[in-house]
Amino acid sequence: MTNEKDKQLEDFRRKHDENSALTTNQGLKMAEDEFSLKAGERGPTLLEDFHFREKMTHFDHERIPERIVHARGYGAHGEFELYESQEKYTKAKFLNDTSKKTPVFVRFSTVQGSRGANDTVRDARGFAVKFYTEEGNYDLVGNNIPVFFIQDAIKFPDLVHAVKPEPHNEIPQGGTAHDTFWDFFAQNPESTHMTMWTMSDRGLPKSYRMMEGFGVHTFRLVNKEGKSVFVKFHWKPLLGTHQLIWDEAQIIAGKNPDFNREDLYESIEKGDYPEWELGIQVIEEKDEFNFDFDILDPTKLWPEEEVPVQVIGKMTLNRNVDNVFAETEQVAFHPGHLVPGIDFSNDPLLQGRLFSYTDTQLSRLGGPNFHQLPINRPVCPFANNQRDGMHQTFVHTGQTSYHNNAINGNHPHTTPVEEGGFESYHEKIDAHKVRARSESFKDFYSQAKMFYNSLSQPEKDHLIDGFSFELGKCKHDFVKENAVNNINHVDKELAATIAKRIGVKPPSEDVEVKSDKKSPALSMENTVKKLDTLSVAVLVTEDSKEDELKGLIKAFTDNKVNYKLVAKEATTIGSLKVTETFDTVHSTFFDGIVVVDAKLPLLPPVKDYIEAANRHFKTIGYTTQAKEAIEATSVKPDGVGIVEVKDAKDYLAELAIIRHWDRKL
Ligand code: HDE
Repeated sequence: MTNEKDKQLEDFRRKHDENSALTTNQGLKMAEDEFSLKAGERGPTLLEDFHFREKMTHFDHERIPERIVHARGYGAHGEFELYESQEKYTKAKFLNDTSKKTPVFVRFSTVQGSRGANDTVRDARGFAVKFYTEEGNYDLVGNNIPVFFIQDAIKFPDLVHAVKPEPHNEIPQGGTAHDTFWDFFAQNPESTHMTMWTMSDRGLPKSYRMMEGFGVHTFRLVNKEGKSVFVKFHWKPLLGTHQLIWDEAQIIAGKNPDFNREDLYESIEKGDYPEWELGIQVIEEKDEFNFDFDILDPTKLWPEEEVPVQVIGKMTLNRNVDNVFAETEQVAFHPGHLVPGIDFSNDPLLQGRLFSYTDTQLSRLGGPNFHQLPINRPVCPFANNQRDGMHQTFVHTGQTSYHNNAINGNHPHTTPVEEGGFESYHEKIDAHKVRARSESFKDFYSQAKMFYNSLSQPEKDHLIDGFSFELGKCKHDFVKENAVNNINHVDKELAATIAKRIGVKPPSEDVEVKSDKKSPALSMENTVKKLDTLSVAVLVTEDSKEDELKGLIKAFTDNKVNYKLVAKEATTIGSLKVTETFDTVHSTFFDGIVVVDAKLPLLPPVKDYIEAANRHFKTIGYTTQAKEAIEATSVKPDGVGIVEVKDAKDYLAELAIIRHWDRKL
């Protein structure tokens, strides 16, 4: 429906924006915008002041309802390029033609908190991608965790009511450290596997750029011959998957609540474009029942060691939005936005999502025409007989708005499958109508155990910290006990450790899943580690040596390491400008620190800087003259990952390890 008139209207609006005269919404140039119309300089405002009324009315209606879940999000534009044609699996054109770049828009989000919540809360993260393909918009609306809390969509309102701030006091904001969530967890054991993930480091991504994405559900790919395979989608960040430590996340929440969004925005502004490879796991229809889990169950993942991830393309985010409301807030994702060659499986969670997403936009975006908003419009032509409605911005012309018609040559017409028309996969269904859980969905603990078995010792310790913090905050002992009893099915020792930390009796039942199955791909310890875009705080005073600093800075920039000079006061060192102070940034924002000056006054914030970097297992460097400054803290100058910087190379080699878990504190 993008017709000539529509274009003219857009041109007109663009010109209008460029015209700097301030007008009313009717185009009237105003001579005054500072003062309302009053009866005398000290008198009452007059009702006839149409300009005041229009301005205020518009302002009064500036807000739209936030998303029920995933309210706090941040987005960016980019493109997707395909490495190799996937014709054998799918006829989707954007997965067939390697010469084309497909524009994308991505929105990352937290789930529980409201729009104004913190970035670094413990939570799953949304990872929603809209591909603007020549065959229509395809949305891959996923998370950074490969499994979900529940198996059937009908339980989603219950889950979300339990997760969200409690209705009687609206506490807590941003996380799940409260009774109703843990009551839900204990009463709905299918949620165990995903909860293990959210309590682990996966619930605290260091950066959206360093976060995996998963389509979660099993989908279908369908090729030109109509043959279908089952598929799971993965996004693998080229910088690897990295986490915050819980203590760090909590400090950052206070010192920079916009930590993740700022990181994404600034990386793109700088030209450090975030990249992810798209991977697919494929299971042939004939193998549907050859696994020890049901492939339709969204609480189960497909271990990569059993079903390898085939990397098929790359997504690069290279443009920030012009306006967050118009783009990031108004974007409307929907797992039902498909292109020919991709289809659904019967995963009962996915099936329910297919209803919910359009429905929720009706109240969020105010009516059925939200697809006309610039961020939601397909880049290919689109036309049908849907008409009118709230916020209709197209001027549909002509006499007909029905199918079939002869008056308008049956325009718009359907397209045969051979010419790119969509048809649903011809799956044979022969069943009774039932409200029931499939027997094959009833194993709630084996994969939770596999996840636990796959973690490194530091990751296991962090998981215990996560559980202990959240359960420890519950008010009811029976809620804590029930939750620990549920964990006991996964691992007896884990349950006993948590029980001790939160002061409830350890479970006595012997119900633990007996399995030592592991999937190494699940441990973030085995992720990519590289220097690119890591960041270092260089602690200086105005007496620091410019040449020495310049040498260090060159080594950092040559290796794509970001740095900030940090001092007590914003100052200059020769030609170098110190942009940050101990008031504005903290060591939790960086991957490492270097102390270059002996004279660095060991005031409490400076000492805390160094000691926090130490307890967060970060690389600490010190110049020979600054050794004393280190010795005046609790940091051991010869500790693991603590280096005397004689040559910047030594420091960078340690920095590339990212966290020195072997450090003795
Ligand atoms: Fe969503 N989900 N969801 N979800 N979801 C929404 O849609 C829903 C689920 C996910 O950045 C809502 O536009 C149901 C799984 C993301 O705009 C809503 C069920 C996964 C986003 C909704 C699920 C997701 C949403 C709220 C259970 C990972 C943010 C506002 C059947 C695969 C997208 C909106 C963005 C948003 C419903 C489960 C991911 C209410 C009913 C599983 C990333 O429609």
